[in-house]
Amino acid sequence: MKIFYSDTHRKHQPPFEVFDGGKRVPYLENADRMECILTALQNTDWAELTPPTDFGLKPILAVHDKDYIAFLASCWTEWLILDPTVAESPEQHAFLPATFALRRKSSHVPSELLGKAGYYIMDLSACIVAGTYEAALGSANCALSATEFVAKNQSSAFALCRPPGHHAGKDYAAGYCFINNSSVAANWLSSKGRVAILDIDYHAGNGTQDIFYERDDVLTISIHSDPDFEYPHFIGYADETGAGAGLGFHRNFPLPKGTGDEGYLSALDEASNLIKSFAPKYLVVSAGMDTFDGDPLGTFKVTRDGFAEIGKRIAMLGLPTAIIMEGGYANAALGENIVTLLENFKS
Ligand code: SP5
Ligand code: ZN
Repeated sequence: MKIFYSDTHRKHQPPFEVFDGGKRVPYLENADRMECILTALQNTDWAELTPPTDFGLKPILAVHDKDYIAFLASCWTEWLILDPTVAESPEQHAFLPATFALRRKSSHVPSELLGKAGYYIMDLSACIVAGTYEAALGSANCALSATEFVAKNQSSAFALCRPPGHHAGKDYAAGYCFINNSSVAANWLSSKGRVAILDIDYHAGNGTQDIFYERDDVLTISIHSDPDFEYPHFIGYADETGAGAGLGFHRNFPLPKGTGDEGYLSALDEASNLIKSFAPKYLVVSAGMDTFDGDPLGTFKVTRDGFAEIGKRIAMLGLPTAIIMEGGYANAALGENIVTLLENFKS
């Protein structure tokens, strides 16, 4: 199985993020995650690591706002000019605003850096450092390369993306995500036929939901922890089902704290039935592993056997599938969990 992966992600290593209560903690979405997954993949006899090709900005700008992408590209260097003390110890700093925009009250994008940052960044775990933009582009290229392979070969492939993508919207970064890899890939694929995106990350795929909310050619489904108690809190509820032409083409499955294999699989079966009736040509899976029992960010209790069954049921849809890495922070188990999921998609 083709695994598209680039080392460029290492350039993105924020020293901290800010948790609830203002607690500064080491950045959970760290480069070690990739090492753990790579080791597990290299221990199989079927994983074929391949560097991504560069698709340029066009497929990214087909999903994201150009001024937002320009902000990602330049904010770190602008910050160095604004605050020269950062340059004395850049590795101790992460670029974050302290003021956030309440969306849809004003469409005015402030002209100065911190105002822009509050407009384009949604929370305190989308920290930007010197190499963030380059890493985010590399990650999107992994997703696009996997997707191109899927379209050409009518078979499945895995994009080992870092940073992840599903919390990033058209014009905002959030929850470790800057460019929405799955959405960029699905939008690229959508010119070749109907696409369904199935998001199995523990957190609601708010960015993906926002991006496709008014479209009927891309079905988006997210199975996640109920936003009533979990990040991202303000989106991902069951009554959000799309708008305009997209009405009925988005579905959320919010699940309670402590959900285990059985509860998870019954939501997955419902989601699979929706995908079957939509009859897409391609499937994109936003594959977060933070539903795992023991994930430091999660409350679910999905087991390794659970991931085997999740993979089996998704593979039974019989669609050419691009599997895109999202979250998952129980590093010690992450590699085995991904291998267990992917084993179902070997051709
Ligand atoms: C891709 C992905 O999985 N992003 C998740 C970003 C989650 N950010 C959460 C911030 C709130 C942290 N609450 C910590 C509770 C620990 N028990
Ligand atoms: Zn997540």
